[in-house]
Amino acid sequence: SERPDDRVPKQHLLVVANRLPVSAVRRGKDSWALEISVGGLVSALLGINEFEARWIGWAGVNVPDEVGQRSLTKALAEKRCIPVFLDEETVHQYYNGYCNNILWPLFHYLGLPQEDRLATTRSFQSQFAAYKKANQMFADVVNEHYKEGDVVWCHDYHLMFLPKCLKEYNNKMKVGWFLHTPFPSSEIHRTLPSRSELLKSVLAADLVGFHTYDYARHFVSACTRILGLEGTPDGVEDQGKLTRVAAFPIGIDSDRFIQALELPQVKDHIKELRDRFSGRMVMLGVDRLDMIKGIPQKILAFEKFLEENPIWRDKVVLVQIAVPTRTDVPEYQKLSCQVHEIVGRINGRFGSLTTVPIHHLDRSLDFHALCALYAVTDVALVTSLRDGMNLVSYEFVACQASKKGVLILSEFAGAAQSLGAGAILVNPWNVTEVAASIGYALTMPADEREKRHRHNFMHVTTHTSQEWAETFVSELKDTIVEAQLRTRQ
Ligand code: ADQ
Repeated sequence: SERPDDRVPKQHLLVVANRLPVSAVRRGKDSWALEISVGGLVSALLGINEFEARWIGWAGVNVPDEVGQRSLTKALAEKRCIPVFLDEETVHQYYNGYCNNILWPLFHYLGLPQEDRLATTRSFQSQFAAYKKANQMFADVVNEHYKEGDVVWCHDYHLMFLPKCLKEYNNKMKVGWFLHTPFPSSEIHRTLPSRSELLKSVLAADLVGFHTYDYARHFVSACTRILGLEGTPDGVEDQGKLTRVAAFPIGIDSDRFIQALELPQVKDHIKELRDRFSGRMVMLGVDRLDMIKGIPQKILAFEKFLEENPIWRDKVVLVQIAVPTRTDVPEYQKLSCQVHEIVGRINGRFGSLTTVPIHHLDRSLDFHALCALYAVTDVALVTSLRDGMNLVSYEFVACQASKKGVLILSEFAGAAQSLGAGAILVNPWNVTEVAASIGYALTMPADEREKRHRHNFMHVTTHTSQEWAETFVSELKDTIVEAQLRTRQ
C-alpha cells in the first residue's frame, strides 16, 4: 500500500562534489568498471533516498578522448552520475595543489606550505588560477543539467568558488554549500593569500553549512574581520543580502551497520576474528592515511602504554587499518614511511615468535569486514589532530550494541561535540594522556561502559545521515520561501 509521503513528489537535488561516489577504471576503448569510492562524504550521502538526486563530480580518471568521454558519461548515467572531465594539468594544480596541499592542511591548522610561501608566489597563484578554472568547469556542467526548481548542494573545500560561478549563471538557482572539514579560526584563514576572494564566493550561496557551531562561528568571524561585513545570529549580511550560516552535524546510516551485523557472512567473520584474537583485548583504528588523523601519535601512545604496563603486552592487540589516499603527494608518502617504521619498531620490541602487538593494514576493507571488525573491538582509538566530524567513531558505536566497547576520541574531532559525554576525550598530542586513557578504557567496569555506550548509541541512531541531508535541504528550500516573501512584500 502507498504511504502518504510516497505521493509527494521528491525534491530534485543536484549534489556537486569533487569526486563522484564511484571511481571509474578504464577496461577498453569504451568500456568502464565502476567502483564505489571510500570516504566520509560518500558514506554519508549513499544512504539518502528521499530525494531525486543526481551527482556531479570528477570521475577520478583522465579521459582525454571523446569516445572515452561519451562512453563513460553513458556508463555513469545509469548510476545517476554526471562526470566533469578535468585534464591532467588541472588535476595536478587544482586537486593535488590548491585543494590538497594548501586548503586541506590550512583548514586543519597545519598552516600553509612553507616552501610555496617563501619561494614562489607564482606557484601559489597558478594553483589558485587552476582552482578557479576547475570550479568554473563544474559550474558549466551544473548549469547544463540544472532544471528550474532543482536545489544545488555543493560540497567541501574543493568547491568554494562554485557558488559564485553558479549565481553568475543564474541568480535564481538555489545554492547551498557544506564544508566537511573544520573551518579554522579567522587568524588561520587570514594567512591565505586568496582569503577574501574565497569567502566572498562562498557567501554567494543561499545557505552555508558546517559540522559544528564553532566552525560556523569561525566562518562568520572571518567574514566580519577580513571582509568587514556584518555578522548576525542567522549568518552574514552583505548589502542587504543575507547568507544563512548554520551548523548541520553529519551522521551515518546507522541502520545499515546494525542490520549488517545480522547477516550470516558477517556473523561468520565475527566468529573468525574472535577466534583469531582470543585471549586478547582488541583495540582498533580505522583511518585514511592522512596527517590529520594522528596515526603516528596514536601508535606512539600505544607503545607507551605497553612500555609502562608489561602485563598487558600479550593481552592486547591494536588493529590499525589505514587506507592510503593522495599517494602522489610527497607528504603522504613520507607519512606512510613514518608509520611503517614506528610499527616495525614496536612489533620488533614487543612481539614474539607467534604474535605481534600491532596489526597494520594499508588498505581499505569491504563494508562487511569493517562491520565485523567494529563489532569485535573492545576499545576504538580516534586520535585525529583535527577532523571535521569523524564518522569512524559513529560507525564503531553503531556496531557495539552487544559489546558496549569504549571510544577514545580526540577532542579536536567534530564528533567530540556530539559523542563527548560517552567517549573518553583526549588531547592526541599528549601521548602520556592517551596512554593512560588506553589503560582506563581496557579496565573500565561494565556498568560504566554500558552507560557511556547508551549515550553514544542513542545519538548515533537518532542523528543520521538521512536526517542531516533532509535538514540541510529543507533549510535551503526555506531560504527560497523567505526570498520570495521578501520580494512579494
Ligand atoms: P574522512 O576524512 O574521510 O571524511 P571519516 O569521517 O572518518 O573521515 O570518514 C571515513 C569513511 O571512510 C568512513 O565511512 C570509514 O568507514 C571509511 N574508511 C576509512 N578507512 C577505511 C578503510 N581502511 N577501509 C574501509 N573504509 C574505510 C571527511 C572529513 C571528516 C568528516 C567526513 C564527512 O575529514 O571529518 O566526518 O568527511 O563529512
